[in-house]
Amino acid sequence: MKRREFIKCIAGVAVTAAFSNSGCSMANPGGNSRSMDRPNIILIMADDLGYGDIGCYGSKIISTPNIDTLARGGMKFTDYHSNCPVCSPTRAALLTGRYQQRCGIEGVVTAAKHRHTGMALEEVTFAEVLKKRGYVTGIFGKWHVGYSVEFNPARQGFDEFRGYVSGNVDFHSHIDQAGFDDWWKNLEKVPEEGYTTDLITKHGIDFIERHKNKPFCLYLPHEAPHYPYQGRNDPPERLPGGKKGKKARGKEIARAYKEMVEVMDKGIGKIVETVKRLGLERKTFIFFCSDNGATKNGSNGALAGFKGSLWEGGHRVPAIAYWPGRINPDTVTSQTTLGMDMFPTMVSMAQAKLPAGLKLDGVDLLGMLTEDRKLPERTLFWRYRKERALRKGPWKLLIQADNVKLYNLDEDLGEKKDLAGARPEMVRELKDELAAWEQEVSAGVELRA
Ligand SMILES: [Ca+2]
Repeated sequence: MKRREFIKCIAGVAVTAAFSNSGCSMANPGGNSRSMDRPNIILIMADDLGYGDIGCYGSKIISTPNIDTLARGGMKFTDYHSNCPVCSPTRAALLTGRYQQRCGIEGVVTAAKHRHTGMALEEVTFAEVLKKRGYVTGIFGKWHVGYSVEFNPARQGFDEFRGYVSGNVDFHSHIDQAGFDDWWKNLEKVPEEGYTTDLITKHGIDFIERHKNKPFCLYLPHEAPHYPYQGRNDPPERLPGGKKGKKARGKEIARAYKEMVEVMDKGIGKIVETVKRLGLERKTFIFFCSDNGATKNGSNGALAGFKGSLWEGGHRVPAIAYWPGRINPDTVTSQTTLGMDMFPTMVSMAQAKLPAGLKLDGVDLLGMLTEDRKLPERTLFWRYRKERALRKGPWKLLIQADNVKLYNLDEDLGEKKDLAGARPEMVRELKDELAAWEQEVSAGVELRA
């Protein structure tokens, strides 16, 4: 069945076998309250935050005590990846639990060129599935999988939305790259005064307080540290009527970048504080990640490459899971995981059901998070512009235009020693696997961005 023909209905059919191996283990863990059975979910995603940009991943420049506290109290991922090295495709995969190629969101949905396209409404999002399961759903921050109101989060399962639909807004004036006001309240543009990061935090806290008595799913896609590089007290860069304000340059960028991450970190601290104050700490699963690697203005630690490339620095990013009483504190996992795994994981935690016929590409991480179970062996794929990458165990195949490379990431995380010449048979085998995947995910898909 073609995705376009898929009727958006959340019929009651058990979670598909593809990720049920640990999903069904989420039995009642002895609690007798309904909310213990079904945790609240808070999904926080930074924008363009690199593998070396926060304290618990080795940054000596940027101070992130609140995110570091989550890592100490929960599980830190060393091999978590965004589905793409740029924003929109990563978000499409996160929202749908499937490779973004299946919904045709393979590139950035830009304010200038893609005003009338976006992720098809027929795509099923985690918000829709959780809403059907009785969750209140909210998104505060960046959407970026559809610019026109037709593709608004309110049409994809979110009860509440405050934020912007483009790739970035001025942190103060909320004007997008194409010069339009871009600050929404559900289906309408409703301006709001304030620094973007602070507004995202404020709405997140308000949402938790208002919905503390029912299960909720809060998605907080932050703007930091994506450009424009602006701290709380910096002037707007984009002014009404297309006028230009002051733009950060040189050392100002580094100063603003640090502040942007640190303000986000403080906001995350306030979100966690709210959860604790309301007595929801053990009933709430919190996940933090980035949507792609850092640009040259940030740090990807020891990894090669930057945002936009399929070197590890483009898509291996920080991720932390926190859920006191269920996830052991101070744990580190080196299992390979992707953004698209979050959908099945949330479905499993919520004991929700998927619509009939919907098969996700992600796998349920619940058993890994709570019982340190091993994930099933799988091959993972990335495709962006002229680059392709494949991951199988420690092996990574990287194709950039006609240039084919092979790395063993266990021994060579920085991708310095190309083994393609030494292992031609493996290269052939992995290339075949990649070709089969490309054919499978792209069959009958209309490219939307
Ligand atoms: Ca991004």
